[in-house]
Amino acid sequence: MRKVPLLLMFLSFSTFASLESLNALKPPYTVPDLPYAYDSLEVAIDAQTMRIHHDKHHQAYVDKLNKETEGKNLNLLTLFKTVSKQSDAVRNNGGGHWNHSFFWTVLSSNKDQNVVPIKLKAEIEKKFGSWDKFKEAFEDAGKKRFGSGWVWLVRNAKNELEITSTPNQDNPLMDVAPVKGRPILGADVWEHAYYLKYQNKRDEYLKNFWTIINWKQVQEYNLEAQMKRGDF
Ligand code: MN3
Repeated sequence: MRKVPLLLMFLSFSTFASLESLNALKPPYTVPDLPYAYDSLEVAIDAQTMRIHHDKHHQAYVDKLNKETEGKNLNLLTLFKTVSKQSDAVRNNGGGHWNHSFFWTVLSSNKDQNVVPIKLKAEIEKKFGSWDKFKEAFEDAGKKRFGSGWVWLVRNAKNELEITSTPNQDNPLMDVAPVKGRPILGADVWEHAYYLKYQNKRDEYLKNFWTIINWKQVQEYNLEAQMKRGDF
């Protein structure tokens, strides 16, 4: 009996510290609250953009996804693994919901969380040659994404970190993704994510993106938790 209220308490937390809980979500879906104030990321993303992005764009994905998945019993991860067999509306809005829920959690204005853990930094430097080369490769993938989409740092099936980019609201968990993996970090490069502050300068948005990353989330809840569970 005690487990039920604890589980409900956990599910009622509006942020997804754990990817497992995000992947397990089933309809009806809801937009999680931001784990910080709209204006707390001003050094990189202005409050109005955050408000419209979260309250309007994310809400719209959720509303459409609920309409499309009413009565279905698929969780998001299963939905992505079979996305080639789903409708475009499920693919776009399912991706939209997952990607944004994930995105809010990898951002933070907390200076302690903005510090890259030594272990992760070392792994990234080993994989990409240097920290600057990693940042350059990530920014490049974002700049080269034509139209709307996302740039990701994933852990791939070979247990390696890899940078990839997806169009629209696709993500690397989907069976249609050219590079599959478990997202560790992601940046939304749709114009709605940056246009009010940066207009056409996506490159400046991506440069400033590094100042608001929640590396604690990236390391502890995204990378390490997945390795412990032995995903892939
Ligand atoms: Mn967006």
